[in-house]
Amino acid sequence: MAKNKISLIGGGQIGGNLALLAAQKELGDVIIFDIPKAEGMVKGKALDLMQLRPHDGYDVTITGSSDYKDIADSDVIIITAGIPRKPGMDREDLLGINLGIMKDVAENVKKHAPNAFVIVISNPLDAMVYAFHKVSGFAKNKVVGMAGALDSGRFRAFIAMETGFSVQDVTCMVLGGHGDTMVPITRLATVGGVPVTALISSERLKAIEDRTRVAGGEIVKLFGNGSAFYAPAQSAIEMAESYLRDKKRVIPCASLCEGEFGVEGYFIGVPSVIGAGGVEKVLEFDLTSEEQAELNNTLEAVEKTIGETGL
Ligand code: TXD
Repeated sequence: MAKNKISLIGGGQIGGNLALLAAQKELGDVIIFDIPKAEGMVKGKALDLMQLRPHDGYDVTITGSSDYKDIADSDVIIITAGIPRKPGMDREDLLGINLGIMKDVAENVKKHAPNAFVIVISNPLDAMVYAFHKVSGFAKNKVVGMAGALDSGRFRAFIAMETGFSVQDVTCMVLGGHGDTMVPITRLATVGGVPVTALISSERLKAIEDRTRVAGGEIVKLFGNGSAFYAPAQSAIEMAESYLRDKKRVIPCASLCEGEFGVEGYFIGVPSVIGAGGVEKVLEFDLTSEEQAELNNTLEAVEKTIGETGL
């Protein structure tokens, strides 16, 4: 059986970790693609990863490239091309530069890998996934943004840190835009099925929600140059694996909503079923009036950023 092919457009901090994680899970052969001035970096990362394989025994190939022909017929494309934030920057400050990059990437992916399932990571995420969809013309089930998986993971981590219980048993979701207006659905968060509201005070839960919203900026500030990359990479690999292995995972993802949750024509973080058909379904459920108001608020932020793309 032919191996899957995963092409990473952008081989920087997240891209390098995507390659390692994809190899460790033997998801398929990996192409790490970057621009010519970064060709040495991605060829070096690929060679280093090829030399890591004997220690753990995974038989996949990892190749660095700056030639788009090498991504031909990829099954999965994961896009991190673009610049990350510096301290003091909002994700939206990246729009000008990263939009131009995303348009170029979208044209090339459309040309070389028209049947791929595309996971967009580049920020500002809600605008970048929208831009990729608009420029590439890919079907809506084949384009998804990675944000909610990361934001929900952060929320889960903070709840586990607060309670001391296993991260394995913390479930929750964060919906909406990938920005400070994101919407943690605390009402449905549980630890082993026990509502977190029975375990953590409302004051502490509010502090955890607030920290989740700004968790990306917290790391950007600590780094001083660049943003988070381990958890973002793992979050996207979770989505890629669900597609390649038809796992039907239900993951908060930036999926195109056409009426779901009252959202029309925008990519926004919603519970999404990911399987061999890509984004197979958006799972709707009744929100409280407060949650709906927060979702409407985050949608306004998304609409504003999308408006600035001119697409
Ligand atoms: O949850 C999320 N979606 C966010 C996304 C989580 C964390 C980081 N987020 C964003 O991902 C971040 O704000 C950036 O926009 C991207 C990538 O972050 P990363 O930390 O990986 O940035 P790097 O290390 O600068 O890597 C970006 C690579 C770099 O190697 C560039 O040479 C390359 O992108 N690049 C390109 N690749 C292909 N094609 C073009 N045109 C191109 N331009 C730059």
